[in-house]
Amino acid sequence: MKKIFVLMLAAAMTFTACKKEPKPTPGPGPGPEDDPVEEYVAPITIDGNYADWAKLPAADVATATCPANAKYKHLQTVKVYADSQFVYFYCEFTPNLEGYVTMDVFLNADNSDETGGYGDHWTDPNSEWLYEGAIESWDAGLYKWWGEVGVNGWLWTKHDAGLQVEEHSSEDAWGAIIGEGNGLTSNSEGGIASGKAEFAIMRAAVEETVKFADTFTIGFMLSADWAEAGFLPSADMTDDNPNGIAPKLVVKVVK
Ligand SMILES: [Ca+2]
Ligand SMILES: [Ca+2]
Repeated sequence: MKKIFVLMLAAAMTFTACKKEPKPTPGPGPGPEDDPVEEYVAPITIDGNYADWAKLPAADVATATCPANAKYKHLQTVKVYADSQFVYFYCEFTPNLEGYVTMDVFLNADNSDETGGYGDHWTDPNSEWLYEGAIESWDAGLYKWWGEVGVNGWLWTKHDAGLQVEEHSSEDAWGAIIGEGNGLTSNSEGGIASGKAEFAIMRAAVEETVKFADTFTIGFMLSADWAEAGFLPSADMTDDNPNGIAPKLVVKVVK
């Protein structure tokens, strides 16, 4: 459905490298207004080396793993770390998946059931935002929930009279609020072959649009040629829960 765009990692990473110099200190000693401006030190570098994840305090990392009797098993692990600047995540999935492999990230950014929907893969239909992109570049597009609050279905593109527009195209960025290839997100290369990848969502790129609460919830869906290959969090399939759905992952923003 969509073209794979050239990785625009540089845009996101330039942001992290932005350095603010402390003010010079006049007079005999620093006053409160002269405190150095705190520099943002990226806790995760999007480089395909995952050792930085092991250095994070375990309590600050939200993790979901695929249960033994999940409906789909290609997405095995997701870890999330969020701070005031970025939402970082790391995934493990089946290496060398065939087809056009995409990662969808569903966000209940405002941590409110009063906005959003999409309970198709999770028990909490409150996601108001979706980032979607090819996993190998993951310069994702941003989609808004257009359905009624709390309902299910693929209502991520603008619809008229309650009906989803039938035919989107690259002309309207496939119905995205901000289309793929605009540097909203970044990832590490080589994920398809290795089955491991790390990603970052740059909050500053959408700060007027996507409002993050101090605690938010997030869900991940891996697809190959638009067929589901895995979603996390998920639960074991049972008679009462035939699709093995679970609540989205709770993430606390590290201050
Ligand atoms: Ca890294
Ligand atoms: Ca919400």
